Amino acid sequence: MIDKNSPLPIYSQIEEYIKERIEKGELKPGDVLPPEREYAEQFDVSRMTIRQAINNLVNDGLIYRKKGSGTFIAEKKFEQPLQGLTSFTEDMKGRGLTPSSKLLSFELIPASANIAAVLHISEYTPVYEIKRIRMADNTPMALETCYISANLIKGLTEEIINQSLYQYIEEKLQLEIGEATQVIESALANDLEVELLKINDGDPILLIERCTYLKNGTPFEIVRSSYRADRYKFTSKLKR
Ligand code: 16G
Repeated sequence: MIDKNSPLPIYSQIEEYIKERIEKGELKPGDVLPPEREYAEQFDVSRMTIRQAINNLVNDGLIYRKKGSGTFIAEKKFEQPLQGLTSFTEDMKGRGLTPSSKLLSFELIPASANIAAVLHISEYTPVYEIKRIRMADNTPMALETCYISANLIKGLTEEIINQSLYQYIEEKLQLEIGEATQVIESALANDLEVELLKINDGDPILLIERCTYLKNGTPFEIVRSSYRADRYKFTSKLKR
């Protein structure tokens, strides 16, 4: 399996071997990776070489180390294309997963100067502040805080928020959602994110801030979300 005369370094051949076993499902998410010693014997190479391969796979997020218990196979990351303007509900259904939300709070509050400026409304105009944990097959994926113009998106209730906001806007209110601007940056999870997303201290997250507009150009929502970086990767197609 390992070709010592190949121009490819041995550690990358071992990386490929482990990747293949993960892709074929021979090593499944949550399984423990065989110990370095075992691979070193199997391939007749030094443990240093095995460690290099394992470090690279850890950096790629395919496997992760747990202090004191070993190295494990990670869950596969969701690939989220950045082209389409979709809702969480649509994204999860499209993957054959069951979306759900845990509503943390739902309030009508006066818009701060910042929020008012982005939503093109006057300061103190009422906006809905909605905090939800978004889940796929009951696993927390993201923490989301939305600010929605209450004079534009009328009649929101807890029941609606527990389903799909975008579906309500389009099907019930018959408003057309047009486009959004979005910024993505990385951060380390804070204590609340660690607790609510059921991740570990020091885990990375992806912060997304989105402002969404109706087709007529009126902004209706500002969303700040924290996505689990161990479960998400964003892909885009670039044209020249
Ligand atoms: C997504 C959107 C969010 C939108 C929500 C509606 C991102 C970063 N955020 O989570 O802006 O409010 O979908 O989802 O993609 P819903 O229709 O399922 O309530």
